[in-house]
This record gives sequence, structure tokens and C-alpha cells, in this order.
Amino acid sequence: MKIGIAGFSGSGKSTVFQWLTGDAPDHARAQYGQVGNPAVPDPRLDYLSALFNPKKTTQTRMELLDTPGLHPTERKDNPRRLAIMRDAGGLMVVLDGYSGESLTDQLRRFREELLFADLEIVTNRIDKLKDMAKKTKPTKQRELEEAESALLQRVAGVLEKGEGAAAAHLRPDEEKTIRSFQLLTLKPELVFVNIGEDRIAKPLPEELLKVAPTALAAPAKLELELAELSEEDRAAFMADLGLTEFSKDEVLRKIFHGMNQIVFFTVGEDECRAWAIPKGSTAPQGAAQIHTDLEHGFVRAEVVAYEDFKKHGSMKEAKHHGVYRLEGKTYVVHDGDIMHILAST
Ligand SMILES: Nc1nc2c(ncn2[C@@H]2O[C@H](COP(=O)(O)OP(=O)(O)OP(=O)(O)O)[C@@H](O)[C@H]2O)c(=O)[nH]1
Ligand SMILES: [Mg+2]
Repeated sequence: MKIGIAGFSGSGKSTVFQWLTGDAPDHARAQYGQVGNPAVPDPRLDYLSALFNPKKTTQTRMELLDTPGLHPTERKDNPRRLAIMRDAGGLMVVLDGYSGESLTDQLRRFREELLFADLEIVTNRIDKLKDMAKKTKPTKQRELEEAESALLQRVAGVLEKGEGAAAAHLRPDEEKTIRSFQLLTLKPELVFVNIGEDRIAKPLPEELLKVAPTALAAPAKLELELAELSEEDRAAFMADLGLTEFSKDEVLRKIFHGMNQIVFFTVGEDECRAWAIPKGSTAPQGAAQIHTDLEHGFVRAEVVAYEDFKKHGSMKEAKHHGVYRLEGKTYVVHDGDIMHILAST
């Protein structure tokens, strides 16, 4: 899944991008969206890898897209910039938490921009469908167009009330009907506050948490600068600042999970690996990540939850204690499941 780093111009998106991916932002490329692929560090995979000692250990990776920021007042280029965000499956909204500007206000204004942009797309399409309705055509096609129009009017109603399209609670088939419009307010959103040194270890304002309960905060620029120092200097600076550890790994994990992604593990002497799947995926859908043959020929999955496995320390003991299960096609995978897929080929 591609995650768009979005926000107003100068909120620190490219700084956050560099901090999380290790790639230097290319300002020319960022105008069209720059992609980086950071691994998602997972202590559970480290544990499994230390135990199985495989030839290869493979972390899961995310796709982060640095996008050009929206301009709050000179807005003529904003539609082009919004179009770059549409390509992402989820948005990490970066707020400027270093200059002192109200966080809640920034978020409210940014959400409004997305809302207006979506409303414009939806109403344009409704108008187009109205024109199309004047033409003669087969009954089936007319019915489809009428259903689409009714659905879009429902979405427009929600947007006009100032809520994101996600608040329309679309069924999966309805979501599919309007997927091609790539509505921004339908995408999972995670708020990230790019804080300055003065906000370290301070809680985020209650007011912000009311409208963004899962909001994260970290001093991205500072951590980026500290990472470049010698170990000795770094330790001294960190002690001075009251920083005990870097938050980068934790932030990467929270972004991953905030975008409704989970991992399952495969283990063995050859490879220990973490696989990313959307939350709610079934075992065959998980198997498809490994190989489409494993999905098509799926027979069953042997599953043990990571915590159960760790408690018993080996597959043999896990089996002995009855926590090693056989699951069928409808099994919904849980975050941290260790799976072995059995397939007929
Ligand atoms: N003091 C301070 N400056 C910061 C911080 N984060 C970013 N900046 C500075 O703010 C400026 C803009 O940062 P960028 O990361 O380029 O912002 P951006 O959101 O990518 O901006 P656009 O690409 O124009 O939308 C740069 O000069 C950064 O060095 C911070 O935490 N503290
Ligand atoms: Mg930038």
C-alpha cells in the first residue's frame, strides 16, 4: 500500500520522509511525488529469526510517497498537488508542530481542503450523470447510472455536512462503484505532529486528540540530525534533551497499523519473513501474498499466534499445548499469526 505524506507546505513532510526512509528528498522529484520504501521493524521477527537462524530474514516494507504541500492562500496549483495524493491508499497528515501554529486549526483547514476537492469531483460526476440520463440507452445501463447517481448524492450529502466520505459508511460494493474517483476523505488517515524540541515528552493538546485520537508526535528533524552524530555526541545531546530513545521504529509501526495493515509470519531454516496484508484478510488472501498458486490451491493453514508460540518456545511444544491450529479458507488472519500454508498443486 502506498501511503501519502500529506499536509500544508512547509509542515515538514520532506523532513519526515527523509527521517523515515533514509532517502534524501529530491525537490524536483517531490513536485510529482517521491517514493521511498522503509522496512517496518518488528521485534517479533527479530525474535523468530534469532530462534530459527534462517539463511535470510525479510522484513515487510511500506511505500511512502512524499507529496508537494498544499498552499493555504495561493491555491491555483493545489488541484494538481491533490491529484498526487489521490494515488495513495492512505494519508499520513503532517502538522507543523514546531512553529507554534495551532495544530487543531491546521488539521481542520487541511481536512476542509480535502473535503472541498472531493465534493467538487462528486458534484461534477452527478451533473455528468444527469446529462447522460437524457440519452436513450439499454435499461440495464440506465439502472446502473441511476444507482451510481443515488450513491453519489448520498456521499455529497455527507460531504456538505462537513464530514469525510468515510462517514457515509459505504458497503464494499458501493465503495467499488466509486473507487475510480479516489476520494481523499475515503482514505485511512493518520495524523503526525512534527514537533520541535520544546514539545518533547509533552502530551498532545486534548483539543487535537478529540478530532484525531490516534495522532502521533515526534521530533523528526532533531532525530534526523542526531542520527548523523557520532555515538558519543549523540548520547550527550540526547541526555541533555531528555530523550531516551529514537521514536522512528515505533512511528513506522504505528503508520503501518494505522493504515489498517497487519503482518503474519512464515518461519523456517531458509527464511523468516513478515508479510503485510490488509486487516480482515482471510488465510487464502494471505497465502496470495506468498504466491498465487498457494491461494488457488489453498487447502488449509497451520496457525499459531506469535504470543502463544513465544510462551511455549517451539513448534513441538505449541502443538503439545494445543495452540497450534488447523484453519480453513474462511479463517481471518490475526496480526502476529505464524502461518504455514498447505496447498495442492
Ligand atoms: N525548526 C524546525 N524546523 C523544521 C522542523 N521540521 C522542518 N523544519 C524546516 O521547515 C522547512 C520546511 O521543511 P520541509 O520538510 O521541506 O517541509 P515540506 O512539508 O516538505 O514542505 P513542501 O514540500 O514545500 O510542502 C525546512 O527548512 C525544514 O528544515 C522542525 O521540527 N523544527
Ligand atoms: Mg517537501
